Amino acid sequence: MKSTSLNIQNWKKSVRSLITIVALSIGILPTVANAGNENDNGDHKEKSHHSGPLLDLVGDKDKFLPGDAADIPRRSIEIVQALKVSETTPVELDVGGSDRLVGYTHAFDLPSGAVIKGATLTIKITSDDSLFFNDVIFLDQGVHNIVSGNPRYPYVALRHLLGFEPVTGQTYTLEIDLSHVPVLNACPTCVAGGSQPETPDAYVDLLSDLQDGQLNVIVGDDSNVNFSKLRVQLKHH
Ligand SMILES: [Ca+2]
Ligand SMILES: [Ca+2]
Ligand SMILES: [Ca+2]
Ligand SMILES: [Ca+2]
Repeated sequence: MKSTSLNIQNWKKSVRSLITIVALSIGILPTVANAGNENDNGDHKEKSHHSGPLLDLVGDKDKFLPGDAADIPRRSIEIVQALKVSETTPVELDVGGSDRLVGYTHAFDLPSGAVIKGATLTIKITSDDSLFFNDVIFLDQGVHNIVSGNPRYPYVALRHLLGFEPVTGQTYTLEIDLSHVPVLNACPTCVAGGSQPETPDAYVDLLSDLQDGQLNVIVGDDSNVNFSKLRVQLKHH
């Protein structure tokens, strides 16, 4: 599976370079590509030029309006499996409700040999459910552990990103510095409908999760996700 998608990526890259060479030689492309801007609305890759960060947007930046094509996110095989075993009905973006998960996959073309200097995951979120306050986010490892039947740790509690428990009906823009992520590795005091612990167990560097060009994300279980944006900053020589 992996090699197939790799081949497709390589093929796409070759076609793209060929188009660029042809376009440049007949003078229809500007020398500086108009890419990497953040105005795009849609579930496709926001391309960056060589000196800017790599950007990937999932969903659309609207007012939580459901039913758009962009509200159906990209989902890796592992995300699909995790949603299947989680015994809740997954929903698309911009969809309210309770006791269900929003799962999606960020993907980007990491140039070979590139070294990641930093990355930020930005998620705009709200909820109409009274149990929004204890919602959490699973990233690569947590998603993997859901699939393999292990306890669902680690995860990130929204309250640790905000500094307070999220309030039903409010909208938040969460910023996660992926080099310094607050995680819970266990929750002995957690009960259904209860709060997450006041402080995280650890702060961890998850930048290596991005080396495969993908980041799996599951938000739950009462959150309505407007959009999610991954920004990856590369080291330059
Ligand atoms: Ca929408
Ligand atoms: Ca909840
Ligand atoms: Ca990954
Ligand atoms: Ca949206």
